[in-house]
Amino acid sequence: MSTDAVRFVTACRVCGSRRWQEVVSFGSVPLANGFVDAAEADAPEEAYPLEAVSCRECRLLSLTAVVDPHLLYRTYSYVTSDSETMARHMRTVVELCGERAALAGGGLVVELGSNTGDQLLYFREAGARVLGVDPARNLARVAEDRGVPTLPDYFDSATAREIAATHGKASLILGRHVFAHIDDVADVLAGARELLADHGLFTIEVPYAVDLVERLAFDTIYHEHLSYFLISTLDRLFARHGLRTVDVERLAVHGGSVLVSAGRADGPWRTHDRVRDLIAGERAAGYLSDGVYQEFGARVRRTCAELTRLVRGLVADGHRVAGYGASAKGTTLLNLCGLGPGELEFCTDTTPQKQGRLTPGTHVPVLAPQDVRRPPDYYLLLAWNYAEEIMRKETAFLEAGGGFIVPVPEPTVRTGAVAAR
Ligand code: DWN
Ligand code: ZN
Repeated sequence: MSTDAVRFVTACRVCGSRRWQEVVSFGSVPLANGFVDAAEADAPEEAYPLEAVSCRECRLLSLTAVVDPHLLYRTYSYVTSDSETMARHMRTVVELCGERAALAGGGLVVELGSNTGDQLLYFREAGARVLGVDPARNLARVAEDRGVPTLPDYFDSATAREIAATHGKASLILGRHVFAHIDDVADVLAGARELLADHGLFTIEVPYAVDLVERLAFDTIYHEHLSYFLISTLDRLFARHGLRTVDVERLAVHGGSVLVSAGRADGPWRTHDRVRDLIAGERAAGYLSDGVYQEFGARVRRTCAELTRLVRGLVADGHRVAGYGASAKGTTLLNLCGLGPGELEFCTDTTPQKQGRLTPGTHVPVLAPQDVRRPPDYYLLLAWNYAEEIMRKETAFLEAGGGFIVPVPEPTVRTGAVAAR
């Protein structure tokens, strides 16, 4: 591991505390989207420490190691899913944001981590002016080709000033599954406050730490996800940076997320009761003390062992097993459970950038679905957050007797006939 590629965190990025509780340590793991070209299969592969700690002061759950964002994002394999699930969700985000921020009148929407521009196209349909900001040059080019103006850079206080000067103040600054990826949140929030119009909203969608723990979604812990937020932690962070938490919605995407909006503390917005209710619920459920996190760590170890036993048992009994969806979380799952080509013949994935390559660290070949000559007996569902849509799509496979192994919260096998453990 090259040492200048990693910074080890000393103080909490939300509150500055140095009082940490160790939660899980996964050893050194390759980058979740670090797919390997077949020709490089024997070359040494970078891996970085992957461990999560809980701040005893503000209960931010975060990684101890921050990998250089240029390594992660300058060229990025992940393209926003073109699934029905995601299309429906992006329309919901426009409705929820549109209700609050005056967008139909041509208000400016700036999206952090705008990827190939899918979400912004929905906002433009709703009458907003749009601007994307994404450091992945390969994706920014695609977005531009689709007519979505995109700054190929990171959003920070400097880009915020540049945007304010060239495009004016923003009615909405949106960050879907990007804010949890950012180390210097203070600079991003300073930039957001600078760029926001008086009535503007800073709205982020992040994995919800309560869902992560309750659904045991330990595989969503990987180097891109530096922070795992409670509402109470975000509320504290916003207050430190001149913002006020305005509203929150819990959403099913990506294993359980929250859509959290904040406005300038000196602006017109007040805090909805939903915010206070969720904060109270976090305290009542024990998320502000050690026990919840201790138990989470123990459950992860048990579930990993159970999944490995299940998959290896199926293979030992002569069944063929493959992966379904070469997701980022799949990298954590396969590396942690020691599942590779000895257990999985291949992994299908609809993303062209991943096809023909090997999964990070475990080197399972990734195939386009149309290149699968003989379906396996079982698919290990590495894209479990799309389980319902995928099982609808794969009805024929299920009815022919095929099964899906759903890895979390407990490994279960779902077949066409019955859902069995
Ligand atoms: O935060 C992040 C989340 C939002 O997306 C990023 N850091 C990385 C990424 O995580 P992920 O790769 O776990 O996301 P997905 O969208 O759960 O990945 C699903 C994978 O499965 C994609 O590579 C596409 C693939 N897929 C498929 O092959 N067939 C997906 C569906 C729905 C399918 O039918
Ligand atoms: Zn803290």
